[in-house]
Amino acid sequence: MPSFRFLSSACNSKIYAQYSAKKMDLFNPVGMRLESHPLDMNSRPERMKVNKIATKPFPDQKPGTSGLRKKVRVFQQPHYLENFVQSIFNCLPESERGMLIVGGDGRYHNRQAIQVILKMAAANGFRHILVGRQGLLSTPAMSVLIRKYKACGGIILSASHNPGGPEGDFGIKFNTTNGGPAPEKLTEAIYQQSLAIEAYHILEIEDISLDEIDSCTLGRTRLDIIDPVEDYAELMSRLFDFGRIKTLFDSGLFRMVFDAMHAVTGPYAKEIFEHRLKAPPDTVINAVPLEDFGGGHPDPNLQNAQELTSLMFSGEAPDFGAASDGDGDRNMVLGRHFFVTPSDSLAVMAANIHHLPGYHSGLAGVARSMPTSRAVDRVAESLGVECYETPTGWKFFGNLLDSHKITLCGEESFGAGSDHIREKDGIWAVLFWLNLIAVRQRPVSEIVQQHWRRFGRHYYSRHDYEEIESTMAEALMHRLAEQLHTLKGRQFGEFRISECDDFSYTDPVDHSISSHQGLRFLFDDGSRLVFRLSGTGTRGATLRLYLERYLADPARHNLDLQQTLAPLAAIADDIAQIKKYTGRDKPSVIT
Ligand code: VG1
Ligand code: CO
Repeated sequence: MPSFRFLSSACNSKIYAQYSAKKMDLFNPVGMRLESHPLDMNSRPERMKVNKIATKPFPDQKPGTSGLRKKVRVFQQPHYLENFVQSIFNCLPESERGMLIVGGDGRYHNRQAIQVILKMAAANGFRHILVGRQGLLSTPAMSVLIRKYKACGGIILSASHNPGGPEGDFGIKFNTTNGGPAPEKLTEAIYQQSLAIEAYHILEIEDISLDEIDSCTLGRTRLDIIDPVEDYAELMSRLFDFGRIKTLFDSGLFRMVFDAMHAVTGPYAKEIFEHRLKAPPDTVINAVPLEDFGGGHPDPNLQNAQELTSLMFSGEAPDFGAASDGDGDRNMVLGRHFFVTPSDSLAVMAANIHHLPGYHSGLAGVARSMPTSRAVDRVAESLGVECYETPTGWKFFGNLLDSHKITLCGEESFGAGSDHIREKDGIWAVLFWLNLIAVRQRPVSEIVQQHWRRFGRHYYSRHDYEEIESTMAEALMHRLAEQLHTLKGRQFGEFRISECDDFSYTDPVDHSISSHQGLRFLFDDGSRLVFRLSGTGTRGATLRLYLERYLADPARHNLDLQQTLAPLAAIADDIAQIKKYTGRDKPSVIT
């Protein structure tokens, strides 16, 4: 626990001096109104009391695949959020507490949590805080801001694609100076802090209004309320050929619908697609972020993005459809009557990236998470670049991106991104496709089918068994892991298991090892089965079964997806006894 020196913390560090000189006009062009601000320390010194609150550890604050996710009710317990936030701060030496950025996806409890975090950040001696107006920031926008303003970190309040509302989920993620999710070493250190915590520090002040762009001071901490969209939109306009994309919309022949699912991308999509790219005003649907996402499940897949999906498969279907998730890092891309699987999307991006002005030098390398289909591997092979296979979760791409080993990376779970930031990026992926369509002048379906003809098709699907009993899920995985050595070489009809293992990853940059990242079974014909347990759920356990089957012959590229994968699903049930252990006769979600 660092000693508490809020009032004596230095404000005149070099970084701060440089930064504040630069920021004054950026965020506060009209000049600060410190004298009149209710939070000005000079006018209301009595309001700036710092409290040290005694607390006791919670045993369950171990971050999962992407931050700490729990039911809202869990986060509403006294001290729960505070303990975790203080644990994060305790991992940052006081001398490094420069700028902190805070924002969230607007879900229920976002507003309350942000107030707590701002007051705690000031009490813990951060010199400068940026917060998105109305407490909003998408995950990719956070990454942009951290990198652009050289912040020491960012706190994102989101449970991503998990539902919101009082009965829904809440979450908190910490991103480091490179703009990416905290690596495992840091999340483990935060967890250890949370197990030993005895007190946290918080300023005793009234809540701060975040409705307008403004600046004030909280004691010695400067706080800027910023436009959550501007810096992000500006970066996008430099990466892609906005002029060319505009010609698509100008022609009046190309129609697009973007479903923001009542989550954080609404304001970003409105600004970028409708205002900057001049798409018609009804292009973005469900554009207003709501605390409960309109009662929906802000997960962009065929099942949850119902409104968009039915439109895209109807007689009225526009040429291009897309959606993003709660915090804006996922994307789903659809053509007219055509769904692009995320794994294929990544492969198409890799094969076409040189067409895009922002990426004209091509690919340094690519990476995919282990369960993601191997479609991108074939592209990498043909381009002669390295393809890295990482564990699930964006944090594993950070080192590869930072060391320029890869330009592009993605996950089967509707995530794609590039070296422009250190998060997956929903709107970026949509812009990538728009730019590609504008360059190639072909519909989405044709671009993908042409890709299959060249590289073969990886039929791919994920079957989730959600909210099953944790002990049973663990037992299934344990039993399967124990059988790995006897399963190798086994024949199941026309399929034979050629390799199987418990996936372990050694980071090529820092050599850290992450083991038990999923059980994988490779078959002679290039098919694959992967089993792992989710690290983002908040109730029971979720078993994810990933199925992949490779067919090179173009005559077999238009088969029914689930039927084509059915023999593999049967083998999966045979070797893992899924029905027996889960008590379910079918998956709860198929993507
Ligand atoms: C899931 C996905 C994973 C993704 C993670 C965070 O994790 O499978 O690919 O990185 O969510 O995405 P898990 O452990 O439940 O399988 V997000 O949009 O929630 O930041
Ligand atoms: Co997300």
